[in-house]
Amino acid sequence: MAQAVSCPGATVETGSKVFRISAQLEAGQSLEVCVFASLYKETDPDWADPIREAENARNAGFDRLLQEHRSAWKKLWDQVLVRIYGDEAADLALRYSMYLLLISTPFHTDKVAVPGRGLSGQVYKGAMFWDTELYMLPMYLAGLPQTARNLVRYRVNTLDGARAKAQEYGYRGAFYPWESQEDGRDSCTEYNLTDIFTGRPLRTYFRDKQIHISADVAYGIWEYFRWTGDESILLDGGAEVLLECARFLYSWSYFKNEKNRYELLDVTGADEYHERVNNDFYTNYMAKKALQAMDFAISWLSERHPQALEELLDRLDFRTDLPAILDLKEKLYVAAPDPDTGLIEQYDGHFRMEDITPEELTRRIIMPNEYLGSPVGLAVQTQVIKQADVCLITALFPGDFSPQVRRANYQYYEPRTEHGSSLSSCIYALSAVKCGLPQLAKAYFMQAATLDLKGAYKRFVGDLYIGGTHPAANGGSWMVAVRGFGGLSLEQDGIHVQPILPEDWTGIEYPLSYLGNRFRIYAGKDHITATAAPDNCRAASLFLGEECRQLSPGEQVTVRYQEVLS
Ligand code: IFM
Repeated sequence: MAQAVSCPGATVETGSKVFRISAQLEAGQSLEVCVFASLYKETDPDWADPIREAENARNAGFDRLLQEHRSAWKKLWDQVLVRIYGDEAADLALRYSMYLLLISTPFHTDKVAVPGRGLSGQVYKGAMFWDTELYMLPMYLAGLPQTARNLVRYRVNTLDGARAKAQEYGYRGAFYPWESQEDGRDSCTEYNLTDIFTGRPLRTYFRDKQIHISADVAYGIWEYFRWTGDESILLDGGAEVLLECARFLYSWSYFKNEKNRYELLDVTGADEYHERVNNDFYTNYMAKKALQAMDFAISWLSERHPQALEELLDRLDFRTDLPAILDLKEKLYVAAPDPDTGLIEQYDGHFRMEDITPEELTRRIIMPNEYLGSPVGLAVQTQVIKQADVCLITALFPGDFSPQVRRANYQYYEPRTEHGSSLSSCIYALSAVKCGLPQLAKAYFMQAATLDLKGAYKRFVGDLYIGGTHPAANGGSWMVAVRGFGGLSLEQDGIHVQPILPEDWTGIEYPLSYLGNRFRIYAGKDHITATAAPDNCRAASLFLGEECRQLSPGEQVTVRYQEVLS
């Protein structure tokens, strides 16, 4: 980092740490001081000498830099802007939320991703979480696919760290860090909370047991590939990550003979209040997705790049593992909805826990900020959960569940959620949209989108300050707006737009990037308009409401539709 100062009319003495500025001023006379700072990291691909860059900035001058800054932001907003019509507060909240996410984005490099607390908040030591793949990636995929690629590439670059972590715990393959650093090490500590009653460190298992992180990483790579069609991600290390994550899941799994199925035991799912459980729904479901992604990638490579596949299988010595991993893909246990109630049990035995509301639980709290999760927190023996686990899956993959199952699980889990994580409200918003409940969804959406604007979040757990901005909630709000209300989804047959708007919204407009083509979508109460960018490389089909329409480069198409509340 370096600074340069400009201060016309004064003498500036430059030291290595301080500047001394001396000037004679008449009463009422003002002095303009401009400080130009430059900041580079040694891993930045565009690294330049910071001192020279700060001096270059000073020579360019404030006005020119301001102009460049404005045009850079304009270019960025032109690619990503989402507009909500009919609800100014929602429009502003989403814009601010996106702004926070954008200023935390390392556009220029694939050596880091977006940290869990953005540019602020010390608690996570600048570390990157599953938040990136599950909550943020969708925004980048729609407007900034090159940035999405960088974020996904960060996981390719840190594969060795994930391999080392798997080895450390006695497994094979890639066990990605819970709190990932630049070099792929896990900075999550084993005792990362303090017992507020005794002052003693608490052993938590975020680092050891949230194995879903490897499935999430695989899912992120696969999502990138599905939306962009950029097979170079597979060839440049992405396929290797998919194989190594699958190998890790296999290495963790346990084959239960009498049930003829594999299980994932002793894990912590998305709901962090219940640690070390068996067959957490989110974990098993995502593991299955990751294994399917590996299988698809192998088929894709074997058809199009057989030599690259052969080389990869040999290099990873994967041929002996492959049949067993494919068997795991087929026989991995994923809890089915109860045929009578439609309910999915979050993990083995969850429904046997004490069934109380978060309000009742809160009344049992003795000390403010006491930790509700493991090992002895108040929520552990109850059905109160921290954040969505089953509903995260039904919200992300609504097409895999009947409307009755989606609704039954929303109605069961939502009142039992304490929302102890900033990742919670956006998912209940998305879940509510997917249950055809746009008004309920709107309330949760506003909570998520205004989280940082209002500063209305949990600040302490025990004596640990956990404040800062919340990129996952920022990206999650985008997901609710575009993938929820705006109805954007990528199905097996292609892109679908099937909006469900809250009563007061008259429309929503958003960018879409798909297989290298760009579009803007406007979804109103009774019509959808899609506009293809003039420089698209070819015509593309989109499902707008119930109609499949072809759009040539530069073409605009409008269809009338009827909202279907599932
Ligand atoms: O990744 C999340 C986790 O799910 C809940 N606690 C905070 C983490 C970082 O945002």
